[in-house]
Amino acid sequence: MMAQFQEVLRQSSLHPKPAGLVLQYGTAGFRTNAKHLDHIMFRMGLLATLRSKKTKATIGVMVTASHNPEEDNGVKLVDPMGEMVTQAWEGYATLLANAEQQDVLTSLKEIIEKEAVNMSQEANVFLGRDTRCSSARLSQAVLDGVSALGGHSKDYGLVTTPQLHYMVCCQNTGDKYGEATVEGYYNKLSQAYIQLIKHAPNCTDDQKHLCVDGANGIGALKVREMEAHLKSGLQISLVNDGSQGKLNDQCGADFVKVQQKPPSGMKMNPGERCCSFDGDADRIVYYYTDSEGQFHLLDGDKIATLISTFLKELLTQAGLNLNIAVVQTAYANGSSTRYLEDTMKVIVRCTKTGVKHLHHAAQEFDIGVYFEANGHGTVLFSKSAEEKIQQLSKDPNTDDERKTAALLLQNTINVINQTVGDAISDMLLIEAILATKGLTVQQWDAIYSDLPNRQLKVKVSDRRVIDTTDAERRAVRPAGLQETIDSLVKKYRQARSFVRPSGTEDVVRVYAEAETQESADALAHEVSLAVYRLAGGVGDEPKPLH
Ligand code: 16G
Ligand code: MG
Repeated sequence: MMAQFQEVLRQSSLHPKPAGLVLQYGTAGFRTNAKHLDHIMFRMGLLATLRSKKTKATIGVMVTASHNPEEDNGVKLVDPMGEMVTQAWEGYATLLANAEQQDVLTSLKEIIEKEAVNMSQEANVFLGRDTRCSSARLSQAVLDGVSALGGHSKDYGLVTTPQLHYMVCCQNTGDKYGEATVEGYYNKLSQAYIQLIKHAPNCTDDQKHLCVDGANGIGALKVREMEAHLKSGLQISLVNDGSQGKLNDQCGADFVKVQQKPPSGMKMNPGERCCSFDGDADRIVYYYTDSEGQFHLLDGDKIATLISTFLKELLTQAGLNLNIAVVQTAYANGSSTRYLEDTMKVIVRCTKTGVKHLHHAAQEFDIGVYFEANGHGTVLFSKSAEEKIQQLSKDPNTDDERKTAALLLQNTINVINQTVGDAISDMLLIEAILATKGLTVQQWDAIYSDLPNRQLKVKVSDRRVIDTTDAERRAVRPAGLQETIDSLVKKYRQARSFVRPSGTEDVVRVYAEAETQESADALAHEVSLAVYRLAGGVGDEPKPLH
C-alpha cells in the first residue's frame, strides 16, 4: 500500500494542480477550459479506481464537455449500472479535485477511510472520449491516475457519452444487457430497429429519409457507423460531420433549442424531418420548416409525448396493466404537461434539472419516460415490466393482436439505451414510431401547441443567494422574490415563470411562458429585473427585449 501511495505522489507531480484553482463537480461533472483540466483528469482516474474497488464493479470515465465550445473539456463519472455517479462521490470528486498538490494523499486517504475502501480489491475502469483536440491528452491523464493506483483500464477511444454508459452497464450485468463493445451496441439497437419498422405500413423512401446535424462532433462519426448496420432502413443525410466546421459552433442540439433556428449548413425542404445531436450525442431535438418557411422545433417535451403515446397504445393492445409516467422538469412547456395529464391521462412528475434527478424519479414506475425540454432523455422499464412483456410474447395462449403488441414492446425495449439519454437510440426510436404510426413530422408537431416562452440569464455576484423548492418552481430566497414573481405572473394569461441558479454557469436562469410571445418576453424581462434587484445583480440592468 505504501508503494502505491508513493506512485500516486510521483505521478501526481507530473499532473500538477495550478495553485488556488477551485472547481466543482457540477450537474454533469467538471467542465471548464481544457487547459485547467490535466490534474482533474489524473485525479478522476484515481477516484474512479477507488469507486471501482468500493463497488467491486467496472466504473466509467467520459472525457467530454458536451455542448460547450471546442476549447472547453470536462469529465463525467459513470456508476456500475451505467448511471451518473452517486451524490456522495460527487462530493469526493470536488474534494480531491481541489486539494493542493501537497494534500492529494491526505484527501485520497480520507476518502478511502470514509468509504472503507478495500485497497487490495481489483479495480476496472472504462474510458471514452469525444472529438475535442484536447481529449486524447486528457484521457491519457485519466489512465495515469488509474495505473498509479494499480487499476486496470480499457480505453474505448472515441465514443459517445451514452455508448460508454452502455458499455459499463453491459460489463457489470454479465452481458445480460448486451455485449460491452461498440459493435455490440450497433447490433442490438439496429436489429431492434429493423424489427420495429417491419410493422410500418408501406413506408416510402421519402419517409425513411432524415437529415442529421452531427454538431461536428462524436455523434457524427458514430451515426455513420450505425448507418451501415441499418440496412437502408433509414436514409440519413449527415451535415456538420466534423470534416469542416467547428464543434458545436452554430450547430448542435443546444444551439438549435436556445436560438430556435436551424443549424448552419442544414438545407431544409418544407416539411422535411431534421434533427440535431449535441457535442457528445446525449441530446437530440427535431425540427422542420413549413411551406411558409416558418421554423418549428420539436423538443424533449414533444419527444416524451410521442414516445409515451406509443407505449400507452401498445400496453392497451397487449392488455398489460403497467403504470406509465412521464418525468419532466420545470422547463417543460405548460402545454405538454396539460396534454399529458388531461388528454393522455398519464402520471406526470416534475424534478429538479439534471439527468440524475429525472432518472431516479423514472425508476419508480413500471415504465418511466423522462425527458428534459433540451432533448436529453430516455425510457426506463422496471425488471418486472420487462418480464411481463417477455412472458406475454412467449405465451402460446396469447391472441395475435396481443402478441404483436408484446413483440413491438420488446423491440422497443431493445432499441432504447436505458442507462442514459442517447441521441442515436432516441433517433431510432422516434423514427420507428413515426414509421409504424405513419405520422409525418407536422402531424407529430400538431399533437399539441407549445406556449410561447423565453429563457434569459442574469449575472449576480453570488448565484447561491437564490434557493428554490418544489422542483425549482418556487424561490424561497431571497426574501420577497417569489412574491414579486407571483404578482408579475398574474398580469398575463396562461403565464408561468421561475428562476434557478444554473448548475453549469455562473448565472441565474429565468424562464417565462405565456399566451403570446410578447407576454412571455415581457414577463421574462420583468422577472429578470426582480432577480437583478433582489439577488445582487452585477453589470447593467436587464433591458427589455423589444
Ligand atoms: C447539464 C445536465 C443537463 C441540464 C443542464 C442544466 C446532465 C448529464 N446534464 O448539462 O441535464 O439540463 O446541465 O444546466 O445532467 P444549467 O444548470 O446551467 O441550467
Ligand atoms: Mg451532452
